[in-house]
Amino acid sequence: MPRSETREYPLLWLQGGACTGCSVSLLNSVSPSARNVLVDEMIPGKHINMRFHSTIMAGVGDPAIAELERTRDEASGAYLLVVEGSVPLGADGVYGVIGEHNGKGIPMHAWVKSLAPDALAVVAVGTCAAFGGIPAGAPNPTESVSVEEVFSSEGIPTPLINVPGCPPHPDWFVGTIASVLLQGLPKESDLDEYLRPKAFYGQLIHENCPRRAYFDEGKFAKKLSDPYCLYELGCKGPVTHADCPTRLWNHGVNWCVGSGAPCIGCVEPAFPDVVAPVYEKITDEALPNIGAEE
Ligand code: FSX
Ligand code: SF4
Repeated sequence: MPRSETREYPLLWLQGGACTGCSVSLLNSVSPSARNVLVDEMIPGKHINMRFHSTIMAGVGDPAIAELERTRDEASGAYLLVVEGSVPLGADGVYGVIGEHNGKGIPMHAWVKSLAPDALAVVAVGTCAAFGGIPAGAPNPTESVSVEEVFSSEGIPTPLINVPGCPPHPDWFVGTIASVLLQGLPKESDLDEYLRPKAFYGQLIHENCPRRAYFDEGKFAKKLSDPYCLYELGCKGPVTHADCPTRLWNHGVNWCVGSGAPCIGCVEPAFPDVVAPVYEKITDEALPNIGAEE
């Protein structure tokens, strides 16, 4: 019997301006578990080999940092680069550094410029990496930008997939990586205008919300514990694209609206500045088609 071969996909995970919630969300994945993702074959015959992740790796210091460049040089065109968090540009990038060179921190911006061009694909995980998110919120003191902004200012042509959410659902990340392993890079038609996989971000929260009948009947919650539509308490479901109402969170336990909290629009480029304040009704201008026939 021939021995079955497992193909290794090296993966480098950088963390910039962020709260690490994206990593925590992934580590909370139940099915598949984080162990399944990181240790087992992610899909039969294919294994993610996570070579760098500041929070969970055992390695420290120069040998750990050297792994970034070693992977880039030895697996050129074959490794996945995951970026969590914004890329802070202010004060020469001092607000987000990984490792150091001659006693000086190496900015996140330099790592993205160094590692992204030779990657098979880059996944911007979380709204901070995908769109700037909370770190780039006004007045943006760290001058944070998204990965896509770095790509366009530096002319980096590597395929980019945005997996936003603050934090993203673990399935959105795992599903995106599994799809690349199974079917290769996404086609242009698989992603929306913000480079989000349509499989997860293809529908509005409002389209699938179990409280939608109350919205249509004009029955609105006056306080968070009311069972009615949360629109007047600030729900951003009508302008937010994600499958939370059908996928649910925490392995199917519940989701924001299900627990009486309005959707905060965390997967959108408009988060947090435009969709804020959380508990204020969105203006009609933000909802050009609300209630209209499709
Ligand atoms: Fe950002 Fe990740 Fe929000 Fe936090 O680190 S998407 S602040 S939940 O988790 O990047
Ligand atoms: Fe559900 Fe929010 Fe839409 Fe109301 S406004 S139906 S709570 S998504």
